[in-house]
Amino acid sequence: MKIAVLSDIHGNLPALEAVAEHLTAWRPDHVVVNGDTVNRGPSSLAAWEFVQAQPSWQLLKGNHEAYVIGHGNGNGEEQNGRLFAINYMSYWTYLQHRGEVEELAQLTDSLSLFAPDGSELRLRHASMKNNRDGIWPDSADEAVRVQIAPPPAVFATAHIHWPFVRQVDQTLVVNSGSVGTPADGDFRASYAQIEWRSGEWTARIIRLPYDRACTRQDYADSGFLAEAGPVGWLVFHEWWLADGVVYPWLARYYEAVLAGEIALETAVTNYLSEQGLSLPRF
Ligand SMILES: [Mn+2]
Repeated sequence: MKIAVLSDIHGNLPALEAVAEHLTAWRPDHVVVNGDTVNRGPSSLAAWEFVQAQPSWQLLKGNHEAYVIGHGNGNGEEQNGRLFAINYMSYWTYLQHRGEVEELAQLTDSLSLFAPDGSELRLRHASMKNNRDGIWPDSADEAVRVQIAPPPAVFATAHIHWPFVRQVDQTLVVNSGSVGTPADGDFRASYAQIEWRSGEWTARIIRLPYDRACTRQDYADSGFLAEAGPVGWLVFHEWWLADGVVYPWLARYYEAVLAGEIALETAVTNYLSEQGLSLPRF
């Protein structure tokens, strides 16, 4: 039994197409998209339509689906204020989906597949606790035990955009990384191949080059850079550098922006210039 796990596509269509083409050759029995197909990228709607059009693929919900769905709850108050400005990118994505988020809302959080011996491969976007509780390659075993309990034979996680395979007690913990926006310094799309063969579970990470120039152009042509707000500029650089940019910025400026001590756009442009980063010209 061969299972391909894709995650964190984040609206990057060229990266998704490269992975899909690779799957055509590998011929898995199951393909699971483990959350965050949308948001944080230029082509969320196209990525969502692409995965939906694959009849055998199984789709799970990530925290970014939850953010986009949240805008469909008709809460007018959230459309004002500093917090909304910080989170505006997910509203831009909601608009790209023309507010049609019912199918995103119907996605489930968890999926289990079973080997012939009854052993379980369990897939969740982050951990058993919630869809933002990331499991890291260097998370302490004691922490991971809580995050995956009750322990399956294989636990497939995602969310942190950092692929790895590690053993924790009797569980193979597999992070499929990110198709669209890896953060481990390697630009290439990442997905996981998990296999049940000769009575054993194994897993490996596959990295694939794709047309980065096309994705870069999509950030401009989709309107993302012009319309998704200043946090979108950080997200663009995170994608371009394959390195963390948003969280270091949040750690430094989130509270100050929320308190009105500095304007959001100023906080972002200051940070980018301090890092020697500037938005590309198209
Ligand atoms: Mn996520």
